[in-house]
Amino acid sequence: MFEKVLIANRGEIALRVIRACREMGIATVAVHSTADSEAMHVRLADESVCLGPPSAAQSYLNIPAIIAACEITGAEAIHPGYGFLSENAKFADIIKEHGLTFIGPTADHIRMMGDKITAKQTVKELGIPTVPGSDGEVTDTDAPKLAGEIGYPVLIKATAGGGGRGMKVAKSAEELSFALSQARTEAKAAFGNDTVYMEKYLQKPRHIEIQILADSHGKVVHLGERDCSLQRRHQKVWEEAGSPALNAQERDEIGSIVTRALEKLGYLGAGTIEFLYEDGRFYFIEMNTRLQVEHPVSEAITGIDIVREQIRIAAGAAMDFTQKDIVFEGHAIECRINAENPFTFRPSPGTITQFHTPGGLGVRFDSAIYSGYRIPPFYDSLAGKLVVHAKNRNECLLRLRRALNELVVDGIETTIPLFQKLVREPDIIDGDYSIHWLEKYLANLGPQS
Ligand code: MV4
Repeated sequence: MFEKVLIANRGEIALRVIRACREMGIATVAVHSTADSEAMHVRLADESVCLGPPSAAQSYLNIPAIIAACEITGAEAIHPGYGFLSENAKFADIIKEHGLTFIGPTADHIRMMGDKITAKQTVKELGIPTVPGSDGEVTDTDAPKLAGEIGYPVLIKATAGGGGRGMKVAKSAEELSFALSQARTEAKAAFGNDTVYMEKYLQKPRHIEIQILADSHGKVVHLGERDCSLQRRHQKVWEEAGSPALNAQERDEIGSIVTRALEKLGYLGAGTIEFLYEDGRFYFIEMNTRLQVEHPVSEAITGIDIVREQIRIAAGAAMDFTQKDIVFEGHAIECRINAENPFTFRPSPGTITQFHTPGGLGVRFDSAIYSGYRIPPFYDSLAGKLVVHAKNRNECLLRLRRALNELVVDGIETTIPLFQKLVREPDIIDGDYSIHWLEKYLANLGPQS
């Protein structure tokens, strides 16, 4: 096992990794920007190294400074958390070239899944169901005929995209050439690559993703699904496990399709296969080759420490459980507590004046904030994750209401008031929502405070 791990991240996820390391007897190195000298991850780690100025480009994305921090401290492995360098294949390559270990998949698999056309073709060949559409790249010449065959509406997506950027719907043949050129322009500006592909546009799907773990001994397991349909502008707001839309048989079916595929691929580490789910069918959209923000809901229902497994897998250890050992127990919901206006989502950095976390059975609050802490304006606005677990979904909702009432984060605006409303909405209580539900709900609320 590693003796010392460097965490190339900040905030709650840096704490999450430090905690796993400490339980495993692994020493930890925090890295930080000058804006984060007072941050909790710096205080909680055994050692810390300042990387540079506040901007992410000069600190948390500064690869030479991170490698140097490893060399100075003698850290043998790097956990990238999520965001920042977590899906940067070049970073994984450089870490390897320096004789260090990247706690994550191989650079080749990161690269493969980062290109959405390659990802889709690869998983399709491995037996994962995909959205009907172009076989790879679509040209302006082929597009009209293909769209006619697929049937409108169609969606143009950027191969370098993800998270919704460079995505355009064409509802009819008249809209096609404009959608194509808009998608290309956006993709070129955002990613420097204007290659696009075409898919049938699914009108009212849910976003359901499967968490997997794969070790270097050829074993792959799945930890069930997370329903992340409640999003705003491609930012997840509320995630739950299991999905209110799936039964045990559907879970086992898609779970075994995915684990068999990733076994064939020779995938390593934690990963998430994202699907759209509509009318009882799954359609692959993307694979994330990293630990995800919402991993705790899967941990809650399986009892598996995903970060611990990531670290053990990277060190070459075999998972000491099989699919049969994984039993899904109860229901879990995560609410993302952001430092934002709860209805406009405008960022609200500033100083936390009062902070009280909820507790009790089935309640977890992952956060790096504390009373008197000043949230800097330079990074994303996730301030905490409230994760609630109970015997079934109904009790989970009751527990979530109770926990939200205990939670106090004063001095800044947060998304807490939104969740106070959501837990009382009939559609949410019934689990009856698609990927469009939240945006429609917010639009109907109208301008607030
Ligand atoms: C789609 C889709 C409908 N049909 N693909 C958005 C981000 C990217 N990960 C994929 N996305 C979508 N792909 C087809 N063929 C609708 C979306 C989509 C979406 C997906 C998941 C969660 C929220 C979403 C919000 C808007 C659009």
